[in-house]
Amino acid sequence: MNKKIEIIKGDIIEFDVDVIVNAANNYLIGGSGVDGAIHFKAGKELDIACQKLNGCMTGEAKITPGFNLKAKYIIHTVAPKWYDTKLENKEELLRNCYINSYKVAKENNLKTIAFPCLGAGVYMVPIDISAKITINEALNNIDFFDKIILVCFKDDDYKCYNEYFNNLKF
Ligand code: AR6
Repeated sequence: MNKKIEIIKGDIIEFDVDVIVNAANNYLIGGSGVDGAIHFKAGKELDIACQKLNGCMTGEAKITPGFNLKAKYIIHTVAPKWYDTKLENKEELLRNCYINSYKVAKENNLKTIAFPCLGAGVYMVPIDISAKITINEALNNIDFFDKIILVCFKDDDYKCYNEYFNNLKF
């Protein structure tokens, strides 16, 4: 098992890391869920910074300072709307959220990073698919990072992530 990857149950806004990742929307306007919590804690300056970014396509990632958060930076990425029956390549789009978030973190030399379960709330990504993609991308990127923290908010999500992780053969 890779000790640099941790699965933790908690609230991502409390994490003192180089960067936390936000499950944002295409307009980068603070919404509900983890996005709402991050915008509330980071403060108005985050809203202003996000307005200057010209939105974010699904699967892409953009960075802002963390403002009033303990985290120095926030990477905003947009998961696919799993409930959208017309949307194809949903798994690829979700994987792109992780690939592009790690890419932006590396470009900014940020070594500790925390993710929520992107898409697994309002956008309805099934938690088993979330666990598979999130954990595999963490393993693909761990070499660069000192710590990758996968933050689960709900008990069932925490259980599912741990089950997937513990069943991997290293
Ligand atoms: N810390 C960690 N995880 C959290 C927190 C928190 N404070 N709060 C919720 N979660 P969601 P999405 C978990 O709905 O599905 C917003 O309105 C939650 O349990 O926040 O990507 C945006 O503006 C779930 O596992 O994001 C978009 O419109 C995960 O975070 C839309 O929701 C993601 O749930 C994005 O939907």
